[in-house]
Amino acid sequence: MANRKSDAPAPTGTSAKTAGAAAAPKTAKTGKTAPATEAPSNGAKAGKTAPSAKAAKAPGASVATAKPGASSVLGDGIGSALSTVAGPAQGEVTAPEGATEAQVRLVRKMAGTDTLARGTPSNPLKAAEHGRDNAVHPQAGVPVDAPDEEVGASTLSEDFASDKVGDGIPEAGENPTNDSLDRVRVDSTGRVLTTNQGVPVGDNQNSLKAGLRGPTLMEDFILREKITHFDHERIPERVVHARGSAAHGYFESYGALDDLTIAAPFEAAGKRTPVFVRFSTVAGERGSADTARDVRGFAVKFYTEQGNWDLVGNNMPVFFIQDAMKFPDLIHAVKPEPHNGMPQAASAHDTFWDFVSLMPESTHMLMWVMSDRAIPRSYRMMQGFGVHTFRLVNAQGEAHFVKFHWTPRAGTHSLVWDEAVKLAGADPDFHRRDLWEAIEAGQYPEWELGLQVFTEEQSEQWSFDILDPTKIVPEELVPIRPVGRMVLTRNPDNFFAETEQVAFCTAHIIPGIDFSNDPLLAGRIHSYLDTQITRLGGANFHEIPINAPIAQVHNNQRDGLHRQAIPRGRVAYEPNSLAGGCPFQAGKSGFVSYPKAIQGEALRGKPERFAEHYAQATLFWQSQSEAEQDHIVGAFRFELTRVQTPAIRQRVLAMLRHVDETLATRLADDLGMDLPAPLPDLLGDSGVGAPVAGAVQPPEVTRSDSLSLLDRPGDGGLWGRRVALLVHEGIDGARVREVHEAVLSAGGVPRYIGHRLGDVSTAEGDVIPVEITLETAPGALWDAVVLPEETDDAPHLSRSAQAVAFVQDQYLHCKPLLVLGHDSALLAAVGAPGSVDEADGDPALFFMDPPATPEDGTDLATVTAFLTSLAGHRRFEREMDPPQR
Ligand code: HDE
Repeated sequence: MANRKSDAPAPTGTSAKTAGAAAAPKTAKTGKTAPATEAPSNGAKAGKTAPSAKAAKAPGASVATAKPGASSVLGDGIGSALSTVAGPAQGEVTAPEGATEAQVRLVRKMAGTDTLARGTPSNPLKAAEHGRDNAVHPQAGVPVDAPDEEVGASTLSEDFASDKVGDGIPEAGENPTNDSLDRVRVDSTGRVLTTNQGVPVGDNQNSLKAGLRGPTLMEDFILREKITHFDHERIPERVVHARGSAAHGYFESYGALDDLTIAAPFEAAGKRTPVFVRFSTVAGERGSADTARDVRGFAVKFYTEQGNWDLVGNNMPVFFIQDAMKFPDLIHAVKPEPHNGMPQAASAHDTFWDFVSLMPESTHMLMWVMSDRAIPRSYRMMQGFGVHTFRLVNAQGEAHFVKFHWTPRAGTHSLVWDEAVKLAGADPDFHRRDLWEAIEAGQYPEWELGLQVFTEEQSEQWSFDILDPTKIVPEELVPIRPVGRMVLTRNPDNFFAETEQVAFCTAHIIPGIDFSNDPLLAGRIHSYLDTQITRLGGANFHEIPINAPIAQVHNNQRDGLHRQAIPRGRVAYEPNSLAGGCPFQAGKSGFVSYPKAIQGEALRGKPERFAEHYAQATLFWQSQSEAEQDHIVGAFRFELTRVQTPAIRQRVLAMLRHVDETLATRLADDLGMDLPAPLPDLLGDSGVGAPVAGAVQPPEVTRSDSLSLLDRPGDGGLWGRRVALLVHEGIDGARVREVHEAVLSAGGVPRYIGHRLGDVSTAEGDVIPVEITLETAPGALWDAVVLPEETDDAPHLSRSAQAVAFVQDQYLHCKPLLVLGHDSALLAAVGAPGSVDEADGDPALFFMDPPATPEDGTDLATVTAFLTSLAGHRRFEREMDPPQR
């Protein structure tokens, strides 16, 4: 791939840096001219350029007249230089004999400015502003170097360094406003408390009063500052995706994708690009529970040297609607109903189902949302999708269409609904905690990025339109090409500063990536930028450290609320000659929009192929395992049972008849309803409704195994899955410890659970510390449980309602259970097989062989089988709640 930097035109003119090179050595790091004098005369720190040093290294021939003594005519031009009103009529300004250092510099600045402006006799880009060729191959700007770096300065006092302003001019090639987050991390270790003005606070306990029992005084600026800041701590939450969690990490490319794109992250094998990733739910408010049935946001910010690229996706590859015009309607329908503010974070209510059943294009997405995808076990165990079709553009300007896929290394795993409901109460932060804990424990979550790449010509042959975001491109038509991996390695330091203030925008793309004409995407390109202005309080949200690119920012945008950057110089427009034409446009080495052909009239409408709404919903249904189909029926049943208006239920059933008759019939049965007539088919084959012009072909693919969650079980690792080891007085300590060790070394998180904190004594006479209790960490929180052996003669836990409820959930949720022996009265108490002889046929129920003699070791083969089962997550063969038909 071409080196982008070398694509940019080399600045013309004589640069002060070049001139200075002969006079003074350059520093190794940046090539900046090092100070010529060793002892700064103004008390600046060593290494800084002192004024005198600057004067010594400066100007080349073009400003020679500015040197002291160049003219003996006192006042020759000096008045112009000393005043900010009017300048010399023409010609050179010269400094008088005996002029002070400051005067010389002013004169030199004025002369240099004139020289610089002359370097741009006319606008060099004007001639190339017209015509298609220029539009597709824009010209780069033609910058002119100032003869002296002081020419571009706002003020000649800038190099009076201080701890407040820093070292003056940033090193060439550096932009401190875009530095890493380190510059804004605050560590108060060993520091005294201060006000926001840095004033040390003497007393942080008491407000200032007139006498100990007297009134509080207005003059207590410390109290007032503290309370005022507190009063303004909240910002508006995201209008959708308010609830979320995020982490830092990197994306690592498997190899150069030169054939497809110049996008920076894909430049070379092994290249790492920093990322910040935020996962979220959509409907719930900021404090809602993590495990609600919902789509999950999967937003990735790539900090590339070509600027920030945000891939703002979801954990489902399609969406409810086809046009941005309907987004506010969709969200108003799913959010809590406006009259009573209920329900929170749930689609199980009338307005949602009313809307979607009137929008048949949502059918495909409804199948995904009613599937287990909508209740993931962990953010770490879900796929991510870019949803829309995007474009990749290579150095030759050739474009391919692309769909983005993230596949979790830990496999795709979900909760079961009963578990999700219980978790919402037991731990509303279930997903947030899981992500945080995994990263803190060094179990770095990982995904592979894959691309589906296809051409416009290919896509024109398909039965569906690739601009329609309610459609996938089946993997059978275009396989996924793995191109890199993403690893999340660091939790944020501060939730608000990073996770809350991060601003993802679909408009943030970089050279090598471009949009398609998907009408939903078009609305998003507008929406995200717009919403941040309200949410983050103005147009400068890109300067908030988490949003600031690591690429330098140089433009003529200025001012606005909370501006952080302090631009140097007086030029804030382009074209200019006073700043040598800088910053100048990059031309073809910058972002150039792909010249997609646009034709036709201005219309409000949809292409014909958008009218086919059901084929891929059917594809999804037919590609699910039996257990997954059961869950889909269960989810529709739950949601529609909570709908209060029978007509709405009926309309949903009428819609589902187009997906699959078995699905519709089962559901009608579960809801105690008769099967209604199918909804009118827009394609006209039901005989109702107006047929849409243009025949729609039958689908190319009718079953796609990759649509089942079971198709991506993961790499066999435990990935921090949580294992509860139930302990009680007199337990076989040696064995429970061995299982603990085995779980730990396989990458799981084992914890000892009992009735209350403190130690329990083992049969061997030592103790095991209870780490967490049945009350605080009920069954739904654990991926697997290890039960002590317990017979009817020696019951310990089976008499405890808490323990019974705990194990019952483990059992009903189809999780692996391991008994440290051949009998478990506790299992029997929950109605499960209570002994090794009864357990036949349950693939996730394990009984360890007790040692025949005291010397025999632990039955590690069974422990291994248990851990393998745990990596596979759960076995639906056991499923019985609600009872299967
Ligand atoms: Fe969003 N969406 N969206 N969306 N979306 C927002 O932007 C919007 C859509 C998605 O973690 C908002 O910063 C419109 C599809 C994620 O901060 C807002 C339309 C997909 C996030 C917005 C869509 C998404 C958002 C609210 C239809 C999957 C959270 C706050 C035209 C590909 C990002 C914000 C984060 C957030 C608008 C549809 C994903 C209002 C208008 C399709 C992951 O701008």
